[in-house]
Amino acid sequence: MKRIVTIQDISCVGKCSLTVALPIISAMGVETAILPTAVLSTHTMFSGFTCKDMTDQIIPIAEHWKKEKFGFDAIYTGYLGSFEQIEIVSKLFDEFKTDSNLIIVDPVMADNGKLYPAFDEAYARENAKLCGKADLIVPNLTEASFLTGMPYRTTYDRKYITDMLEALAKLGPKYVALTGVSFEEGKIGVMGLDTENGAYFEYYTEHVPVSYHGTGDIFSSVVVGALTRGKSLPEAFRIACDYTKETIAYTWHTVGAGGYGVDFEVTLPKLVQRMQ
Ligand code: PXL
Repeated sequence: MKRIVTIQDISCVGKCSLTVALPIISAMGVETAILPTAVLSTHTMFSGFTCKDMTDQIIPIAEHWKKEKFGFDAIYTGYLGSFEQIEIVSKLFDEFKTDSNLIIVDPVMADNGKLYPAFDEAYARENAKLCGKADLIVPNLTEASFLTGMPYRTTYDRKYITDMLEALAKLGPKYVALTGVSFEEGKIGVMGLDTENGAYFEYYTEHVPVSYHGTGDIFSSVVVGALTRGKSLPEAFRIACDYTKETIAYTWHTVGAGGYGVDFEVTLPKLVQRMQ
């Protein structure tokens, strides 16, 4: 059985980071080890959240794993709470990288043109360095603009997106994929670049016109699960786009807007079926 480790926070309530990565990647048939970087009462978009920082536990946990000779088919990072955590995770990549495993960095830090409350531009620059060590990065357009210094735009053409992909490739990862790309009213998806052969890939689904927290983490988790199960890069992104869209549509039709996340638990059986 394949085994990955995902390094991000536990937001106890809020359906994001580890509380979606663990169930989704496990359901896809991949053992999912976790390295919690912090325990929060909720994610940081709720006011008054509590936070217990776990930075001082990351190295001791990793050292124990090294002693036990644990290896991982993929290392997947999401929301990292501080500059220092990025530096430590970067060292972990050096420790656990092999010739055949995949490092996947979702540089979670911003959306809709703005950094999340905990972050600043210096953090974004450090995140760009971490992206340079990844095999695959999956930023949204806002994150990509903070990583590259390119302006954030809500209306754009193909050249803007291919320029953004080229700029992301210069950070150093083998594969880059931009999420939330839309060239056509009513369609949204992903456009990516394999920097080794210069090939672009893209895939779009219906755009359900509502936004829920945590869907980026769900999308990245599915990409990680599918790649670890041996799917090709374009196929992994197709599976992730379809599942995320279906889950958003289901939540929209049954619960409506608002709330705090999507009902991925209900659509999970379909994803499991698709992996068989
Ligand atoms: O879904 C991204 C995310 C993960 N973890 C925490 C967050 C956020 C986004 O706001 O605050 C703690």
